[in-house]
Amino acid sequence: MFARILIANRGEIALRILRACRELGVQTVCVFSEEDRHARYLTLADHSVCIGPASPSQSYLRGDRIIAAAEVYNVDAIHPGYGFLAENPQFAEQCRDSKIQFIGPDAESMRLLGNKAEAKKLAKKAGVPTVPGSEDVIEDDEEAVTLARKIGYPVIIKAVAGGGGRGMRVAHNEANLRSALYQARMEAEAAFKDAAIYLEKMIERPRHVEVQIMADSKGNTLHLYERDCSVQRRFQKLIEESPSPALDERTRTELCKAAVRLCKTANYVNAGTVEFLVDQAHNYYFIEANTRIQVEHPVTEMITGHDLVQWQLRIAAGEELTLKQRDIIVNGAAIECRINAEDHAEGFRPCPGPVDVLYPPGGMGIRWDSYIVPGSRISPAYDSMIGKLIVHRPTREQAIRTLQWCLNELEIKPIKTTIPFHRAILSLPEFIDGQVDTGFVERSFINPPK
Ligand code: MV4
Repeated sequence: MFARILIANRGEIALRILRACRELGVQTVCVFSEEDRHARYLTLADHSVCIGPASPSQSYLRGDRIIAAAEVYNVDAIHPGYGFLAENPQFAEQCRDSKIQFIGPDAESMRLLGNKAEAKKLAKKAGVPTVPGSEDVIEDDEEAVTLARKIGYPVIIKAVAGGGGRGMRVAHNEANLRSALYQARMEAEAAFKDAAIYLEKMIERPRHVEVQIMADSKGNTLHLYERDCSVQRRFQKLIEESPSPALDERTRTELCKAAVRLCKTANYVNAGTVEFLVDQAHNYYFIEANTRIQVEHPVTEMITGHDLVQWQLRIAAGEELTLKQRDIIVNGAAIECRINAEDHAEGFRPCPGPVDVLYPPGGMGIRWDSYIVPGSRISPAYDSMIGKLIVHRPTREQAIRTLQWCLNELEIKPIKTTIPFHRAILSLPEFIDGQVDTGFVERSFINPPK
C-alpha cells in the first residue's frame, strides 16, 4: 500500500478519500484553494497545501501546481475524486511522467471512453446493445438526414467529446435536424474544442441505470450491481438508489454482465461506471462510461458492504481484487438524497451562504456524507452540494419511510436547501411505486405559490 497520497479535490469527496486513507494507514496531503482555507476537513489531513485562488481554473484544475505539491510532499499517488481533473487524460499522463500513481484508469482507457463515438464502437465490439444511430462521427448533413429517415424521428445529436447531457440536441423533423446539426457542431466546438457529433434515435421516457465496475490490473473485472439515477433535473442527479426498482432479475443480470464485457474489452482498471438508458419495454442501451468514482457511490457501498474508495487505492497500489463475483451480494435497498444549497421553488437557484445550525440524523444504516460543520459557508465558487443523506434498509419501502424521518430530523439553517423538495418527491405515488423516468422531476414538480 502507498505510504502517502495527495487528495486533488475538495468538499465531501476530499473527506471521503481522507477517511479511506485513515482506514488503510495511508498519510494524506490535501490541496486547497484560498476560499477553502478554513475548511474543517483540512485539519484532519497530515499536510495541506494552498494551490491558488477560489476559481477552479486557478486552483483545483491546475494540474501543474498539484503535481508540484505532490513532488514537494513526496507522495506515491494522487486521488482526483470526481469532477475537476478526474477524467482528464492529460493529467493522468502528467502524473505518470512524474512517476506518481494516478488513482484511476490509465490515460489511454480514459481517452478511449471519453470519446463517446469510440466508446460506442467498443460497446458494439463487446456485444453490448447501443442506441440505433450513426456508426461513427457524422461528417456531412445529407448522411444524417438519410439516417434519420431510416431510424425515425425524434433523433438526438450528441457531441463526441460531450457527456452528462452537455452538447445534446433533439430534432423532431428534417428541417429541425438541419439547423440542429449546425448548432450542435458550433456548440461542441465552443465547449469542447471538438466539433465532432454523432446521431442517435431518441429513446422516449428512459430510465437512467448505471452499473458499478471494479477492475484490478491482474485482469479481474467485477460488477457491484446497478444504481437507478432517474430522479434528476437538467442532468443533475437528485436521488439515486440501488437496486433499481425497474429491473427484473433477468434484465439486471444481463445489464451487469454487459457492463463487465465492455470494461474487459477496454482493458479498464479501477472503479468505473457504465451508463445505460432503459426504455419502458425494459430494453437497455449503453450510452456512456464514466472513468471515476461517482458522487452516488455510497448506495452501492451500503447494499454490498464493500468500500469502493479503499478498493480504488488497493487496485492503484497493484493489489489483486480478492473479491470474486459471487462475493458481491445485494443486501436490502439504499437510497441517497443530495442535499444542495438551492431553492427549488425558484428553479433550483443556488443559495450559497453560512451554515449556523447543522443537525444531521444518524443511527443504524443511516449515513451523512458531508464536509460541513456549524460555522461553515457554502461558497458560490463551487457546486452547491452540502451533503448526501443515504439510508439502507431491508426493503425499498422501509428505506423511503426512514428517509422521510431523517429528512425531518436533518436541520440546516439559515440557508435554503433541497430538503423540502426531497420530502415532497418521497411522498409522490410515482416515486413510491418506482415508476419514474428522467422526465419525472420536470413533469411532476409544480412550483408552490410564493
Ligand atoms: C439520450 C436520451 C434519449 N435518447 N439518448 C443525457 C445525459 C447523457 N448521459 C445521455 N442523455 C440522454 N441520452 C438517446 N438516444 C436521453 C438522455 C437524457 C438523460 C439521460 C440520463 C439521465 C437523464 C437524462 C435526462 C434527459 C435526457
